[in-house]
Amino acid sequence: MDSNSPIRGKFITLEGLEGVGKTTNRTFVESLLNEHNIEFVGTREPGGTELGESLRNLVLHAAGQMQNETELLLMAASRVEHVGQVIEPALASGRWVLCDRFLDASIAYQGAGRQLGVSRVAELHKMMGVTIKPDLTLLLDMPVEAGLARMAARGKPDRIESEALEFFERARAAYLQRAADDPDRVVIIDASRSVEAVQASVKSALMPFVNAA
Ligand code: T5A
Repeated sequence: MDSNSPIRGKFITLEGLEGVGKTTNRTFVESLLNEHNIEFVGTREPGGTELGESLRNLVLHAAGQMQNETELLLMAASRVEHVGQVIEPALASGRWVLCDRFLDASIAYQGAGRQLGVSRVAELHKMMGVTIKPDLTLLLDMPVEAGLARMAARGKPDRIESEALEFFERARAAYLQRAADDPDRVVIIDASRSVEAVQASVKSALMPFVNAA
């Protein structure tokens, strides 16, 4: 890297099942980054680009049947665009990226939930050149039923939200396995507590990165 290149930004992701409070905590992290004058891009998956948002609409709200493999390919296509158009350029320019879901979500939902296979999902992404890894992943975790109850208050579920309890139990187990396999990156946060308690944990996971910036 030449001496004039900006220091690469940090890549932070928020993960977890439905109803765990990703949006609530994304807003909180954004305010912390603003307080510390850290320039960042806040984004989400599926989505985050014009094409990605169209793919999101398709994958979450398509009428009629969809093969599990198609669902995975649409998630991966959205991610390829997102990494190429948004995430990599932002990090290279020194800005941080705060992303609501990333590859861990496909591992959990398509790999485990849809039972397409965790290693198959990982391989597909490698083949597509998606090799970037978050610096920090905040995994908001709580019992599936409690999360689904929070979500139910929000109104009509989308295609994936309408899945059976076992689907989400498999996805949760895969998320927890990701955390066990990569403890330096993935911090498990007990999301069943009050908003304030959850935010205190989010803050302590994030501050070492902020203080080092
Ligand atoms: N998907 C995504 C895949 O299958 N594969 C993939 O690769 C990817 C990237 C869209 C869907 O796509 C799937 C997963 C999803 O099914 P999404 O838009 O991230 O992904 O969907 P949601 O999980 O619905 O995400 P949200 O961020 O909209 O919802 P959250 O996480 O439920 O967050 P939030 O903050 O809206 O909280 C839900 C409710 O709980 C309350 C909030 O006020 C809100 O009402 N709440 C709390 N209540 C009590 N105590 C707390 N601590 C609370 N925190 C929040």
